[in-house]
Amino acid sequence: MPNVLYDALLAPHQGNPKPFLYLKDGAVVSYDAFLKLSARIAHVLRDHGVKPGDRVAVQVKKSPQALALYAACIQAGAIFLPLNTAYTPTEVEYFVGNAEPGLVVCDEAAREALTPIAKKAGALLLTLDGDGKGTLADEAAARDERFETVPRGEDDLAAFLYTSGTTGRSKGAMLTHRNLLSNARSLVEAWRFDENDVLLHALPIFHTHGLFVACNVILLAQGSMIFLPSFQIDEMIEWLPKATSMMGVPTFYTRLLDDPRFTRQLTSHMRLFTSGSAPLLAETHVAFEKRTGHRILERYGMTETNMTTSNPYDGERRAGTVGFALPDVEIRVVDPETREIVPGGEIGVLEVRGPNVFKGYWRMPEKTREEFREDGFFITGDVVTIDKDGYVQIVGRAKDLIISGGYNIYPKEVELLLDEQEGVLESAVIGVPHPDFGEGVVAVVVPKKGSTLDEQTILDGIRGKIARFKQPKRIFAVDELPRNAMGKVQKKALRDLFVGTFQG
Ligand code: MLC
Ligand code: AMP
Repeated sequence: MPNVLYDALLAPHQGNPKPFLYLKDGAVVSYDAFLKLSARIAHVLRDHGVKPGDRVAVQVKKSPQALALYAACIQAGAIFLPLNTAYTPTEVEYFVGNAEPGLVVCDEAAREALTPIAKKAGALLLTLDGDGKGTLADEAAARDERFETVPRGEDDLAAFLYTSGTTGRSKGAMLTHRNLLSNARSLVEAWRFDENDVLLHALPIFHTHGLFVACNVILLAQGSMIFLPSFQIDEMIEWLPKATSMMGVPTFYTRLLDDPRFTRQLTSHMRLFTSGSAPLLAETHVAFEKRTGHRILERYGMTETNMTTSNPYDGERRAGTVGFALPDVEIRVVDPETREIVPGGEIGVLEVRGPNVFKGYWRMPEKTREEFREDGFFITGDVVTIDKDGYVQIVGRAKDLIISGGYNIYPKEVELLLDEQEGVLESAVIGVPHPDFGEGVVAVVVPKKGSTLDEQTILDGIRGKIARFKQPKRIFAVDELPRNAMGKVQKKALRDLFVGTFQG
């Protein structure tokens, strides 16, 4: 029996000396070397008892070895579970407790904090640092560079990616081999990736965008990547001349436009710029074209669905829209109350069906049922309209979600923590326009009678409990929260009130 993802993405590169990764320090990792590295790591997994279907939880910095660990999980039939490096040990404890991995891999700096957490879950812990060193690497070095690939079918799980929910509890989205491969195939075709492509890769590899959209597409197209540890403007400017294409979140584009070195000449050789994970302002799209002559290709997706829509490669890339459904993806726009499909041009919630849509939430059958219609459509919670030419435009969110610099923040999770702080009666967390991150997190807090609000004390109280990017950048006190007749906090009114927080 074949291994669906390994056979398509990795096996064809066996023995291929072609560069796969260009690194910041000038080193190059060939496809062949990458495959050998991942095979060695696959041996380590198996030798430690990681069986097909077991989870491998990974919170490590971006490196070729970290990407090889993903490849090793595919080859060994394990389920890759990447975690944002910004998550605190308290957050990681939840994921590890929920997913029950056989193995946890973390940075040496996190070893002490995560050892008891791994132990409690019955998992082994190995380390891997940003420079590729650690106990995992040491063990891998002594292993064979060939590994007999474990068979995996289309419906077998390849990865879990945790996404938060409106209740504040994270859910493990289960992604199958078919989900990932079908989407990679669609994107290679839609965006015309081939073996001549060199993708400038500065995204993190613990999310759909940087891992599946970017890496799977390049592996399938047999291209190469300039694999930078993170987005640093000087490195982007330095490496752009060697790239053919780039994928980014909107913050990448606003930061590039803010730099006078980012010129038409610097980008004249580029084939493609894509944007996603958060709304790209139409004004950024227009300013980008004015500066470079390129029109950014905006697409739309979700952890649960991979990529769903894309602007066309050849036709008009329309600013402020996310284009059309990918060829194998069905979409419809539905009235959230009546569940009827809305007439063309009207606003409703987007629903999606296709081989790209995940299998469900790990051990949460009820949550899974709630978010799927009986006919298999997944309810995205994104509020959209489709214009007369068929372009999908995202006009809002039916879910209470903030997207900051491409990272999702669920207000409920932050509110629960703020409400525990001394002197806080209740809180509401909102996203308001932010010049760098698109949306910035603001907390509006009602102090208890007799208490006064001290912004710093509250921030100190939540530090270490949730990732830094989720923490409010400002906290304001109000006497009471605006509520509607049903008693529900009116977040829109709060957003209007604090809209100027980060402006000017
Ligand atoms: C960092 N910080 C953020 C932040 N990133 N705050 C809010 N939102 C963010 N996204 C905070 C840090 O905690 C720190 O706070 C300060 O900003 C500087 O940290 P940094 O590490 O220097 O940040 P920087 O390198 O500037 O990172 C910004 C960024 C990064 C935009 C480059 O966040 C990024 O790479 N985002 C991409 C996210 C992504 O890949 N999303 C895809 C999801 S998949 P302090 O106070 O300590 O200084 C998905 C599906 C789909 O959504 O459709 O693609
Ligand atoms: P995540 O759960 O991290 O996968 O985030 C998915 C969410 O990001 C979607 O439900 C959308 O709300 C948002 N998103 C992704 N791409 C875009 C885009 N191009 N424009 C607007 N929102 C987007």
